[in-house]
Formats: sequence, C-alpha cells, structure tokens
Amino acid sequence: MFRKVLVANRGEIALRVLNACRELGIRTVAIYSEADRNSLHVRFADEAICIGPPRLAESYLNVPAVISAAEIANVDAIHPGYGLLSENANFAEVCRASNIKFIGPPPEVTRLMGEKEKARQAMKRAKVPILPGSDGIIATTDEALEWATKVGYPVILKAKAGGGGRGMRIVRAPEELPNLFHAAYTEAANAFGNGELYMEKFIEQPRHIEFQVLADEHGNVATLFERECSIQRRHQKLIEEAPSLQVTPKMREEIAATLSRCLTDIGYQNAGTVEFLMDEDGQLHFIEMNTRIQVEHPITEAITGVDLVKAQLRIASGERLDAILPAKLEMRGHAIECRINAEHPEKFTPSAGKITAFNVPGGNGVRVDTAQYAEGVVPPYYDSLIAKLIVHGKDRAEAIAKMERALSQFVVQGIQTSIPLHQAIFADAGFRAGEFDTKFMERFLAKRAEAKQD
Ligand code: MV4
Repeated sequence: MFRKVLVANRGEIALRVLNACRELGIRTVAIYSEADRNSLHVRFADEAICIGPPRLAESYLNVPAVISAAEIANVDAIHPGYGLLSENANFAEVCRASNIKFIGPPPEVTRLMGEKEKARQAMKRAKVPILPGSDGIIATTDEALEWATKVGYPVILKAKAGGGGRGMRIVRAPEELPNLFHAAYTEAANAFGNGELYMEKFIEQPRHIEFQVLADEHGNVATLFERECSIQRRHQKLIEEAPSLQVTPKMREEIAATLSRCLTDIGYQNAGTVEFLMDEDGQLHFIEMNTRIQVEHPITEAITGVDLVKAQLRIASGERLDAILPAKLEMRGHAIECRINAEHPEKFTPSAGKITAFNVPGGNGVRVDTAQYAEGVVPPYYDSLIAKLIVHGKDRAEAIAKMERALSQFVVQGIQTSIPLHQAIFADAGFRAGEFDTKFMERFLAKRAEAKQD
C-alpha cells in the first residue's frame, strides 16, 4: 500500500479521500489555495502545502504547482477527487513521467473516454447498447443531413470533446440542420478547442441512469449496480438515488455482464461510471463514461457496503478485486442523496460568505459529507456544493422519511442554501411516486412559478 498520498482537491471530496487514507494507515498531504487556508482538508491532513492564489487556474488546476507539491512532499500517489484534474489525461501522463501513481485509469483510457464519439464506437463494438446515430465524426452539413435521414428526426448533435451539455443542439427538421450544425460546431470549438460533432437519435424525456464500476489492474471488472440521477437542473444533479426504480434485475444483470467484458477489453482500471439514457420504453442506451469517482458515490456505498474510495486506493496499489469486494455483491435497501449548494433556493444565484450557524443532522442511516463548519467561509471562487446529505433506509419510503427528517434538522445560517428547494421537491407527489425524468425540474419550477403568481 502507498506510504503517502497527495489529495489534489478541496472541499468535501478532499476530506472524503483524506478519511479513506487515514483509515488505511496512509500519510496524507493536502494542497490548498490562499482562499482555503482555514479549510478542514488543510487542518485534517498530515501535511498541507499552499500552491497559489484563489483562482483555479493558478492553484488547483495548475499542473506544475500540483506536481511540485507532490515532489516536495515526496508522495507515492495523487488522488484527484472529482472535477479539477480528475479527467485530465495530460495530468495523468505528467504523474506517470514523475513516477507518481495517478489514482484513476491510465491516461490512454481517460483520453479514449474523453473523445465521446470514440467511446461510443468502443461500446458499440463490445455490444453495449447505444442509440442509433452517426458512425464517427460528421464532416459536413450534407453528411449530417444524410445521417439524420437515416436515423430519423429528432436528432441531437453532440461535441466529440463535449460534456455538461455544451456544444449540443436538438434538430427537429432538415431545414434547421445547417444553422444548428454551425452553432454547435462554433460553441464546441470555443468551449473545448475542438468543434467536431457526432449525431444521435434524440430521446425527448430520458431518465439518467448510471452504473458504478470498479476494475483492478489484473483485468477484473465488477459492476456495483446503478444510480438514478434524473433530478437535475441545467446539467447539475440535485438528487440521486440507488437503486433505480426502473431497472429490473434482468436489465441489471445484462448490463453488468456486458460492461464487464467491454471494460476488460478496453483495459479500464480503477473506479468509473457508465452513463445511460433510459428511453420512454424502458430501454437503456450508453451515452458516455466518466473516468473518476463521482459526487454521488456515497449512495452506492450505502446500498453495497463497499467503501469506493478505499477500493480506489487499494486497486491503484495493485490489489485484486476479489480481495477488496465481498464474495457476492448484494444490494441492500434504498439510498438517496441531496446536494446542498450555497445558492439562492429559487433564483439559483451563488451565495458566498461566512456561515454563522451550522447543525448537521445524524442518526441511523444518515450521512453528511461536508467540509463546512460554523464560522467557516464559503469562498466565491469555487463550486457551490457545500454538503451532501445521504440517507439509507430499508426501502424508498423509509429513505424519503429519513431525508425529510434530516433536511428539517440541517441548519445553515449566514448564507443561502438549496435546503428549502429539496424540502419542496420531497413534498412533490410525482417525486414521491418515483414519476420523473430529466425534465422533472423544468416542470417543477414552472409549476412553482405559476403557484406564486396566484
Ligand atoms: C441526450 C439527450 C437526449 N437524447 N442524448 C445532456 C448532457 C450530456 N451528458 C448528455 N445529455 C443528453 N443527451 C440523446 N440522444 C438528453 C440529454 C440531456 C440530459 C441527459 C442526462 C441528464 C440530464 C439531461 C438534461 C438535458 C438533456
């Protein structure tokens, strides 16, 4: 096992990784920006190194600064957390060249999955179900028109280098296509430095369902079931749950078997998430793969009993999956996560500042992952996520009851948070009945705005 690990992140995930290291007897090094001097990840690490000013590009995203800190502290490995450098293949390559183990997949695999169209073709070859669409990049609008005729409208244009919804355009009729093609291309070129596009059949009201995988460095792959993340606004997830009510045991088994073969072939290593869209007929279609630990990993930990971050560390140190996982992976009960953001619950504007009061709920089946505390400060420079509230019950009804109880006891004063928004969603009959798709929040917010008018 590693002797010393640098955690290249901040906030709750930095703390989450530090905790896993501590429990495995690994020494820890935190890095921090000038805005994070008083952060808990700095206080709880064995060592902490300031790597630059508040701005991300000059601190947490500054590869030479992060690598210098790792060399000065003489660490064996770097855990990138999520976001920041976690899916940066160039960073993983620099780690390799510096003889520091990057805790994640090899850079070649990260690069493959980052090129969404290549990932799609790799999944297609391995018989993972994908949506009808183009084979490869579309070079011209004429070619796009040909594919669209073949696939059938509506179609969606997506950026090969994409993610987070940028560089995407829905095309409903051929006469719209040339303009939308150019708009998507320009947006992608500006956002990602690469405008190349591919096409898929557009699903109007999909559910977002993702499968958690773990792969060791000896060719073994395990699927730790799925999470449903359909409750999102502008591509930011708000609530996630595991398992999905819509996935049958048969579907779960089939996807697991297919992914296992596919990811062994690709040479996948460490933790990953395979994203699917479920169409109106309940069919799952691969859309992309995330090559990192995800924000919502704790709900999978709750239903499986597997510590995914410890598993990442043990896999990266060469251990085999059969030594890490129980002989038979089983799902137990139902887990739900609410992302608590520092933002206005109706306007969604960021809310930075000093937290004056902070009471975290607890009790049976309640977990809170946070790096915040009373008198702590939420800096304006970073992600608005300040806490994750995770509950685990024997079934979905018990999980909902626990979440409502826990939300009512979660007190944050001094800044605004999404807690009241979550309380309103949990009071919604459709949400409680499990009737939702990725358009749920749009409808929910429109309903709420209308009710306000009366
Ligand atoms: C889609 C889609 C419908 N049809 N692809 C949005 C972000 C990117 N990761 C994929 N996205 C979508 N791809 C096809 N063929 C609808 C979305 C989509 C979405 C997907 C998951 C969760 C929330 C979403 C919100 C809007 C659109």
